[in-house]
Amino acid sequence: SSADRYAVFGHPIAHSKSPIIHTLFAEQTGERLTYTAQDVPPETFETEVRAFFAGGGKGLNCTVPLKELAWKIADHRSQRAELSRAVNTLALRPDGTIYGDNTDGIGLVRDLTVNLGLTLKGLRILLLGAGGASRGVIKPLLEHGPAHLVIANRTPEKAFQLADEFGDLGLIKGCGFSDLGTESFDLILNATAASLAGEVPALPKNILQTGGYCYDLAYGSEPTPFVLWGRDAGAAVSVDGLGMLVEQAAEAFQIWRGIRPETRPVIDALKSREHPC
Ligand code: SKM
Repeated sequence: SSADRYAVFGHPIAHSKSPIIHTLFAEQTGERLTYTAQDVPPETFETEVRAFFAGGGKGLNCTVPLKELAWKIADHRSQRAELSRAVNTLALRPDGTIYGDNTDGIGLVRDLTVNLGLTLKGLRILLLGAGGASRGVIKPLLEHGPAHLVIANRTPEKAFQLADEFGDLGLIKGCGFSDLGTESFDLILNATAASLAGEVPALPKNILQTGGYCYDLAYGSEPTPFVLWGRDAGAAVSVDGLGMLVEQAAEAFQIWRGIRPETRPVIDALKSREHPC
């Protein structure tokens, strides 16, 4: 029989490292599959998803700007997909229905705690941005018992709303970027949509606790502007979301194939591709 087919849909998609990640996972686990990237604009998303599965495709990842549409197209969803109201992983079930999950939040927390070795308990965390990327990571972060979580957004109302929605889960509040400055944080996470266009919110440097951590949920082959900001602000660790990308992929791979690949060798391989010596 031929290899099972998987793909990532996004718009744009050329930058995606998902095909190489899943190809490395398949080699490592001995699973036979192909994984490609396809540029799919929102207008044709539903048609392309149906065509992919009708043509024998087994699973999809969906990235910007398709995650809310992927949520809508799913016939069943995990609890974490419901909470984030976004889906990055679709799987075709044997009965022909589509299952939707969101592996981004668990991917972030695994990268922070397992790969970077951070203890989130007791940390003062600042989350920049109140869009889809933030929504998916709030619950997994709160489950690790931070001292508190502040969500800051250019439009403060969106941050208030998000804080309100997750309010019963712990100490969480929303504010505008301009309200920041009186308090410092141990961990700053950048989940703004503007960062995809290379923009960083204007933050006071002393907002980062000396020796604190900066983490950009976006990834790129160059250090992102936020990663550079963190280094400049004296962060002990300032990294992009490559580790999160590999971890969310491992979780998707497990949903599809029932086997969990090791992430460390794949993260190392991707890093050495970026900085060949
Ligand atoms: O959630 C992930 C998605 O599964 C794949 C991806 C990519 O290929 O760049 C990025 C994230 O949105």
